[in-house]
Amino acid sequence: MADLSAFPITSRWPAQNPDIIQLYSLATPNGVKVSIALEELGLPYETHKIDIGTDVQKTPEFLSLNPNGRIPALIDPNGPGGKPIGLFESGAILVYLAEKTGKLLPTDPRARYDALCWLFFQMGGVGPMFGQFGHFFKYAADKVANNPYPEERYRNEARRLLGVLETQLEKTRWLAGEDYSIADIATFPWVRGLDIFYGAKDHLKLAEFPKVAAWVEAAMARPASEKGFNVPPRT
Ligand SMILES: N[C@@H](CCC(=O)N[C@@H](CS)C(=O)NCC(=O)O)C(=O)O
Repeated sequence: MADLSAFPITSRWPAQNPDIIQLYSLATPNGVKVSIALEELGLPYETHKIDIGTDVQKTPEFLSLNPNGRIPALIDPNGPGGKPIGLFESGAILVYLAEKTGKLLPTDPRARYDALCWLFFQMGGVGPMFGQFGHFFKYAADKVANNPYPEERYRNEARRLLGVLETQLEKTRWLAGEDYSIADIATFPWVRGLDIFYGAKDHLKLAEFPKVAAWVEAAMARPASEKGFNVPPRT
């Protein structure tokens, strides 16, 4: 049985089965990236629900795994050299899982860099900008009721980014070409979230991005997506 006692997070969230991947997450657009990838890859894992509304992600035990105090984070008991490894930042976790299994990231160098470009486009653009949009449009709308600027700024940027995705998806089936990859997994939950989490479908005029809509639908049609989207269960 793997010994995870070197990871203080396991004292607060004990592993039932320390021989499988331990996922610390919540069913948010960043969290579900990892559960969707784990489901796609068929890797066994145990989920620990991190209720970020209670700031439990800022406790010393959680910070010991992710100094940035955010979900998702993960421990793989069977990391490089057969030793446990802890990881944070969803993009790094996705690359790790893809490289561990040899799936969801092309091995051909050019195709691999294409996929990494789109993955980092999500990490640096789509995630932070859509997140700020959601903040000002929905969660902090009352705080900016007299100032349209923040919502306008992030709405325009979100729509610009959707336009970049639309242009790419006019040319390719998936973001990085013919094969489904971690770039798609990183991105489509955020686009879906504009509607299902923020209720901004009409406000953002999402109908103007039909290729994006078809791509989200195709990604969601994969059995792993439906499962991964509800990890940990939203109850
Ligand atoms: N760049 C990070 C972003 C993670 C992130 O922002 N997670 C949010 C939930 S979607 C969170 O944990 N928020 C809690 C907080 O900020 O304290 C990643 O991709 O892993």
